[in-house]
Amino acid sequence: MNKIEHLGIAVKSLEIANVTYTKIFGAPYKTELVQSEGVNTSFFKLGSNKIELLEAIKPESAIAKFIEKKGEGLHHVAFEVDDIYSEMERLKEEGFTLLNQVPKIGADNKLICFVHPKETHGVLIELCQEIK
Ligand code: CMX
Repeated sequence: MNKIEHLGIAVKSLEIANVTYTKIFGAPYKTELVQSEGVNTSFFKLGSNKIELLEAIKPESAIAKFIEKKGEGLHHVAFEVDDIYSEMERLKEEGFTLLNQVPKIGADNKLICFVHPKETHGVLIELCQEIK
């Protein structure tokens, strides 16, 4: 794993949260709808780090369930990897439960995989690899 690539924050309204975070970081550099994950997202840059805001677009979305249970807040920590396939294999061998068995296409041109938060002391970890 190389570094923290981004932090994901679950929000009720992307429109409202964009206004808040624009005051802190400046305007988002992109917004992107990810139908497969049921989310609308926006991304802010801080040097080589990023903040992703996530709003649910349907009730079955992981973000809708998260907000219902825990309220708005930090949803996941994403780590950049060079080879997501070998990192997934390595973590599986270490006994972690991967929430998807093959990498999914996520926001911001990434292949992604999540690790169950129950096995990582309550933090949802995302692996992400840039799609070349
Ligand atoms: N961080 C920490 N804990 C979390 C969590 C999160 N983001 N989401 C859920 N949990 C907790 C739940 O509160 C629950 O805890 P308790 O047992 O103490 O109540 C536990 O994890 C397991 O919950 P569950 O009922 O088994 O599962 P959920 O239906 O809540 O789903 C999860 C949780 C992580 C398996 C599911 O959200 C998932 O598969 N996530 C991966 C995909 C995803 O998050 N997509 C959205 C982001 C997409 C993007 O970044 O583009």
